[in-house]
Amino acid sequence: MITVYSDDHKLRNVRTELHGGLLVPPHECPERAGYVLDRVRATHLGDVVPPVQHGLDPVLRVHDPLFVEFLGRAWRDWEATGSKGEAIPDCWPARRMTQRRPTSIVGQLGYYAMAGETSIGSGTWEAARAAADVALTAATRIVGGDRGAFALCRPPGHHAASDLYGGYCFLNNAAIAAQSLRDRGAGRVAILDVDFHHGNGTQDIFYERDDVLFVSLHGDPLEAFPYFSGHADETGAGAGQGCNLNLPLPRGATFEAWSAALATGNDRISRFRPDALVVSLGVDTYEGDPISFFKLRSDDFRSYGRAIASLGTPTLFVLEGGYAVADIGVNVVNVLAGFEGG
Ligand code: Q9C
Ligand code: ZN
Repeated sequence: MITVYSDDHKLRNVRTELHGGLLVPPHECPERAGYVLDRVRATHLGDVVPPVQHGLDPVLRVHDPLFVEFLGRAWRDWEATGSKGEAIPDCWPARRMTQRRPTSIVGQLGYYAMAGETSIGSGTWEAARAAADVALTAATRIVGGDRGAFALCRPPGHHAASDLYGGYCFLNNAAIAAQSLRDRGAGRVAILDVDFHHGNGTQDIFYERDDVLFVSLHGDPLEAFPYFSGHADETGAGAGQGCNLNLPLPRGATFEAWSAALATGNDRISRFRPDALVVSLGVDTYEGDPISFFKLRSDDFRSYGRAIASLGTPTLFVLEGGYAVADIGVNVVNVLAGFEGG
């Protein structure tokens, strides 16, 4: 399958992540994409092509215009305050407080952030835009009849909702691609989120819709980020009732439990009869991941790639998390190779 990739991801290169009470070098770093690209090339997965610029229209099909406008100027506005560090929120619209949007950039960071670990820096917006273009360009291959395509993008996207950023995410690349597939003729699109963390942003974007099914396997939110989304009883609302399936798993889950949950998810996807499948491909389920608690081994990724292929649906893979940086290339490409029958 082809891989879509842009060097512009390197424009997101912040120095800080709020972690364990410290500002540390981010887990979601540029080296991640480098390892994946190296492995794509070393295994001859297929051609690597640059993205086509799509402009903001397909982004605005999923995201709130004022949120997009905020992302575009957040770094400049923050710099103008004279702050010494990168832009991070420190105050949120918590229970019983107003949800009115402040005019101050500091207030707006809290208004739009769903988590506080994710710093905004100088090239964050440009990299996020490029990542959306990577996903959209890979989606074009699916529209054109390819059986599989890989969007090698960062920053990741699945924690970003219509008007929320955080969890290392700004624009929801998978959701933008799924909506674009709908807009380009797919009647029903399924999204399978195999990242360790619940895809709260993707769930939220499609929660009331019956044309996009969301299925997610993830660490139980009682114990894992994003904590406030991802329980099994979140099943969709309105027309979307029954079109959201959360499969939370406990600490220490091995491939045995994980693949049983995948079989449940695959079964739901089959019954939905999607015209296209988008996989939010995070490999932070790996046993060596520094911030997660599942126990998948590198061979397991190949095995579940085959299971995804068995759905027989044209499939767009969109890179999400995975922070065992030196192993991310092997794990991601194992999924893709398994999908291709390897
Ligand atoms: N300080 C994705 O995998 N929590 N995002 C940080 C360590 C946020 C993960 C915990 C984890 C977000 C796309
Ligand atoms: Zn994750």
